Amino acid sequence: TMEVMKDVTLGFGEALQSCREESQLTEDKMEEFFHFWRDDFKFEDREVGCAIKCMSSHFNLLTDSHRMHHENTDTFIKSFPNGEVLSKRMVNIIHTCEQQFDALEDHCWRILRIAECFKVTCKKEGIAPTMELLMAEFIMEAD
Ligand code: M21
Repeated sequence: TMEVMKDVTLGFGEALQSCREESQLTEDKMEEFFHFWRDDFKFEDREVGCAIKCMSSHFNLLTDSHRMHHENTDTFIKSFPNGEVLSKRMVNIIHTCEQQFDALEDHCWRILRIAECFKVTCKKEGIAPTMELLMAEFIMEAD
């Protein structure tokens, strides 16, 4: 499952470059998307939430009200090897996190809080990928 989460993260992360401009996210705030899983990753900048919103839209994972599109998200996760072992669980975690922050009207801020909640929950449940796992594959992909 950690392995699947690694693949989903790297796949999702491919949208980062195309979303930098629209989200005003500079490289000093997020160099690469997989740094999301680092222990010292900060959920402080609204731009990070905007970038995740843009990346989600890039893969058609949001509804018109900027909430998770359950069916498309399930299909997206299942598009990765063994994705079916994680898709329901991930959709549930994100949905539970969404409900906690539903009152936040600003989409970027709300999505930033949801992303933080998602990360904390994945760590707690032991399905967060390790930095070692992410780095190793990221470096392999680069060459
Ligand atoms: C699996 C890799 C990355 C996931 C990262 C961010 C997850 C954050 C979920 C936010 C979803 C936004 C839903 C909007 O209501």
